[in-house]
Amino acid sequence: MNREANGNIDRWVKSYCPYCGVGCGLLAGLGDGAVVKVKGDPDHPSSLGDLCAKAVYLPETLKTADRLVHPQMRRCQDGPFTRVSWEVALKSTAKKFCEIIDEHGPNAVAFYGSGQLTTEEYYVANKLVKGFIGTNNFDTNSRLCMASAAAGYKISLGSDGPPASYADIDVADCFFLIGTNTADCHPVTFKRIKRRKMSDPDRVMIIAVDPRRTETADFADLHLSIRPGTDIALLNSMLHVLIREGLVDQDFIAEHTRDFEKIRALVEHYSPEAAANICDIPAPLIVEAALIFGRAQAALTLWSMGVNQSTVGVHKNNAIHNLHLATGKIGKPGCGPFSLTGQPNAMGGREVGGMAHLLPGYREVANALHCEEVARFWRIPPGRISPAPGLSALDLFEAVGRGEVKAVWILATNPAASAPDTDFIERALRLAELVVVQDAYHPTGTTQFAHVLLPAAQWSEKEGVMTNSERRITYMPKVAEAPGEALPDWKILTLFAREMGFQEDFPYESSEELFAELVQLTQGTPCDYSGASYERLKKEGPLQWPCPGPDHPGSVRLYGEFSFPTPDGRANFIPVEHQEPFEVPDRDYPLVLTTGRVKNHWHTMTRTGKAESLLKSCREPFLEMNLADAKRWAIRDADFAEVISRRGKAMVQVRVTEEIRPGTCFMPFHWGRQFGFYKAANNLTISARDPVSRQPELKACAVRVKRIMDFPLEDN
Ligand SMILES: Nc1nc2c(c(=O)[nH]1)N[C@H]1C(S)=C(S)[C@@H](COP(=O)(O)OP(=O)(O)OC[C@H]3O[C@@H](n4cnc5c(=O)[nH]c(N)nc54)[C@H](O)[C@@H]3O)O[C@H]1N2
Ligand SMILES: Nc1nc2c(c(=O)[nH]1)N[C@H]1C(S)=C(S)[C@@H](COP(=O)(O)OP(=O)(O)OC[C@H]3O[C@@H](n4cnc5c(=O)[nH]c(N)nc54)[C@H](O)[C@@H]3O)O[C@H]1N2
Ligand code: SF4
Ligand SMILES: [Mo]
Repeated sequence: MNREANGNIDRWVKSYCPYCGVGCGLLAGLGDGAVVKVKGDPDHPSSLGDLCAKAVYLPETLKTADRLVHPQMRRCQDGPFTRVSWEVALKSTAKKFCEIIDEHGPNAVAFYGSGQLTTEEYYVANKLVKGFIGTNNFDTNSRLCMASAAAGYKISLGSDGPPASYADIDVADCFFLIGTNTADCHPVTFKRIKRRKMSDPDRVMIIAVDPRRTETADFADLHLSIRPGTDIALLNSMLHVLIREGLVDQDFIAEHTRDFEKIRALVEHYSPEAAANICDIPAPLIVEAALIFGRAQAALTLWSMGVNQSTVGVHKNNAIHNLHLATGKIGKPGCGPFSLTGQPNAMGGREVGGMAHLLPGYREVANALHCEEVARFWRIPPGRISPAPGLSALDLFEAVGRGEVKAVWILATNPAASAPDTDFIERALRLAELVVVQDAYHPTGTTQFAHVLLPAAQWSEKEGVMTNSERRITYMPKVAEAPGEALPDWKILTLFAREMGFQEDFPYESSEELFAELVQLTQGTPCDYSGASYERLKKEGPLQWPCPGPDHPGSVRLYGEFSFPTPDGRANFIPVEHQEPFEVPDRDYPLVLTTGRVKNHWHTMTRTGKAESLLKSCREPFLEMNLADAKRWAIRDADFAEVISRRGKAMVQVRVTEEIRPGTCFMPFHWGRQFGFYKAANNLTISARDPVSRQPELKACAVRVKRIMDFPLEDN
């Protein structure tokens, strides 16, 4: 385990937090070649020296007994693993991939990656899969996370890319926090919002929209506890009020947008009374929210999974953009729609084309010109990149289940715990002919289904670059040796590419070479960072794209000239209607279950589950349930209950509370089946997804709750 936290630190090295998309700069304290302490980097412009508990306890998660340290293989999923050399592991995997591709074509293999890979790792995987293996089946867990935001930006504004910056927090006077528990999930951003509020408490207003009274909602001036999945009705109604009250910016609308008339006609139907009926909140609160937003000089909308993880996730994003476009609150200091990215490098992934429909530089496989540009750059024949988008995360596992995809390679993500409807994912993984899992730990939920296990170096053991929510690119050095034979992900993929016969095109000996190559592909695109290099990032520190030249200082804000990356430079109003979640409550399953996070755990807990200090703040999953519902089903606080959906069952202790609205219950998803079969929230969730972004509805499914254990009455 890690050494004594104090003392024996030889030096401090600048690094970057491998957890959330806030993207805090860290200082890693090194002693005897290991990271023994972590603190905030005061020079990092995104975090200004701040950090949260998850980062503080990183040292405890690094050299644990369950680190995966050697490649291992087995013939069948029920057999024992045998330790093998890297050469044997990669050669035999390449042989099997070639056999499958020869027999069934390249679309019979697939890769599933993560927003926690470095930009270089994403890039080399993408180049290998889309350019050389010849399938677009490379998708990532961003599909469960930011896919709806990425699609929303593209449709409304013309391109992906959050337009605002953290610096805007310091000058905004309205914060509209919708579907984000910022206090728990983006704590350093939340502290900055709090500081702004405290600096001018009477003027700066915070609105929170969440079915739960989270710590975020608790701090807000106005909390709208809407029924899950009704955000569009609320947003449309706010626009209705803004139009009625003359709080829209007619000049901005006329000069920089299109199709306002369509939206005006649509939101007619969303009077506060009509929306109040749908959202199940009082109509005056909707009016109040609209007036605060409309009268503010500068308003920022921040959102994350309460918006994106929905069968109407893209439309919810469009409705947010509609509000900002109608009021001209975009491209100005303190203004803008500003999605809070989940993972530390989900942004980098989008930039280098880390989803099944994308190519580097926000290009798309369905665009012939884009394919041609990338093919030329990769020196492959035009037409080599398939114009058909590959399979997105859940579609990919469905195809595995149908036997169409025979081999799946999973890296830096743990779908057996994190994907909806665990039964469906497990069935698919059991049916696959070949499952390769590249992770830092074993066992995890997913490594249990592997035929081949590849040990990955993790944070601090490899170098690379990541982009945070505000488009800021930070260089992250290697500061310690990886345990055993673990290798950086980019290296594993490069070696595999060579085994597949692509030696000449994968000559990389360092991640710096990969970075130098990929920045060229961003040239002239909306996410141009051809001005960045390792040398510059090390010397000058983090940079915000667009940064199109070595002398360009980087860009704080997008669309400052109000010119949008659409054919005519105008942003699009997108009329969107309220639609109920895919699965609505009924007599048999009368409650809506929503799932999410707690402050001190990270996803499937392969790391935070190892730090006692974090674990003790929340050891077990739980179900938050409203007092009225608890009474109705005779459940008392601290009772154990079964939570049952059409997909499966979980068993948890109940927290009876008035912090969640009646009719809705909440369970964190951090515990996968490996912690106990019935601890997993994803036993219950549904794989229904947004038709455009293909993002699953992890925030709403129907359940019933039944008490399973009685405690002596005198305790109560
Ligand atoms: N501590 C911690 N921080 C993290 C992570 C972590 O695992 N742990 N993960 C990171 C990642 S990858 C992500 S994506 C982000 C996620 O960050 P958040 O999106 O903030 O986190 P969640 O808890 O998933 O969901 C946020 C809120 O959405 C609410 N919600 C549910 N349904 C609806 C709805 O229909 N409408 C609205 N308006 N709200 C709704 C939930 O009650 C919940 O409070 O966090 C990042 N930061
Ligand atoms: N019910 C429900 N489910 C959800 C969500 C929800 O809100 N509700 N949220 C969804 C969202 S937004 C997200 S982002 C996903 C996250 O879900 P996952 O990506 O599955 O979760 P992690 O635990 O972060 O998985 C990362 C894996 O990579 C490994 N790892 C760490 N560092 C490295 C490295 O450097 N290299 C390699 N190769 N491996 C490494 C870790 O050990 C771990 O196994 O969960 C989704 N699932
Ligand atoms: S706020 Fe996010 S990026 Fe910052 S230290 Fe915490 S987990 Fe890391
Ligand atoms: Mo995420």
